[in-house]
Amino acid sequence: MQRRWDIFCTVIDNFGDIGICWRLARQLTQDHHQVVRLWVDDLISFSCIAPDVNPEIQQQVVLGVDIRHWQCVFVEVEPAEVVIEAFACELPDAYVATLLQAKKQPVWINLEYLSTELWVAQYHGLPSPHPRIPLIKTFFFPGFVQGTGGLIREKNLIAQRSAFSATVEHAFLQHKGLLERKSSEIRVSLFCYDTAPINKFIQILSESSEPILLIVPVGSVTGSIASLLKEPLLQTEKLIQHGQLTIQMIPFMEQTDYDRLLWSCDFNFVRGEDSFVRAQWADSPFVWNIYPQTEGTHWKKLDAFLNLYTADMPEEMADAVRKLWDCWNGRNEINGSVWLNYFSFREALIEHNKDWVKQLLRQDDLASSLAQFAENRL
Ligand code: TRH
Repeated sequence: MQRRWDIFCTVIDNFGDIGICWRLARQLTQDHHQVVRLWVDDLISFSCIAPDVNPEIQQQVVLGVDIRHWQCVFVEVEPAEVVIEAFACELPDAYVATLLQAKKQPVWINLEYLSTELWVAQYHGLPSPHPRIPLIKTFFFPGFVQGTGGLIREKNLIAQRSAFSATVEHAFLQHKGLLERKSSEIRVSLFCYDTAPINKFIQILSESSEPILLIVPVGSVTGSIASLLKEPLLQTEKLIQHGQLTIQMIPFMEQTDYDRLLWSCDFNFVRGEDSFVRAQWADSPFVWNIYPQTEGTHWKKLDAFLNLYTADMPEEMADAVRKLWDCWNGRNEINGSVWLNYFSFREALIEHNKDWVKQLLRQDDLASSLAQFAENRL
């Protein structure tokens, strides 16, 4: 049934929070024909991943989603039937007051961050009565296993990915001004935090036996690369040659183009939450730079994911993945043999990733789980 949804998103830093909310809003609109209003407090960050969003406009419809600038003073609106507060952002008091007056209690969902830790499935779907008012929120956990809310996966994603033939890829690369694929060249996309050992990794790639193209959307690591290569200013049109390595700096891409970039690369270095999941749909080997948290909480998340992802791998391959991921996240120092060892499993990793995707496809996707959950409650 067609329902009205309000999704609330605050951008704390980076692009992950809005990245996920935007995908979810689009998918609920396009795949599930829901009516979605997306409240975002930072339209400038939003417009980086969705250039059709005009940060100057307080209310606009993009791809069928009603986008609202969430400002400090919240003007009263009629609440939706399903309300998502993403990543524990707090709903405005004025909005909560309208929820209290609604004829039918809305479905209020607290959408949590992604994790593979074992407790997630136990907490997924648990009700949490509001401490002061007679309303109930439900904790909704995305996840990789049965019993969680699943992952964002648009209905046509796998079909589009499969239809990304050499000809389509060629057109995409041309359209985006990306270098054409050369035979024997290895293409690597790089999106990571500036804590990753980028300098050392660039050195390692420059000494590779195959030519390597490193594609870097501009962002937090641009400065480190510029100073390493003694380039005063890294312009996006400029190619930098360093031994066997060519670096192509590109403008930050529109979100669906970024998916295509992942599909077109042989290795994807990704980070945070959303790009990490999108790389998994791409089949190519991926390396995760996890978002660092205080008190090292992120190590538990990293290990929990690695345990699950490497469970069916031969021991040596699992070891190669663990070693590179540990180095990339600063648990050990990276060196050429860690990379080369990982690289030697390239073909096997692609096969493994195909099976991994098949396993993930057995789960409902996040938007479908949310839609089903809401419908059962309304
Ligand atoms: O930007 P991130 O580091 O976001 C992080 C995480 O989500 C983390 O869990 C959260 O706590 C923290 O922010 C506050 O990484 P992530 O999650 O991969 O989000 C990046 C988004 O940007 C994703 O939707 C993909 C998109 N993107 C583009 O649209 N174009 C690009 O060129 C690139 C590189 C990314």
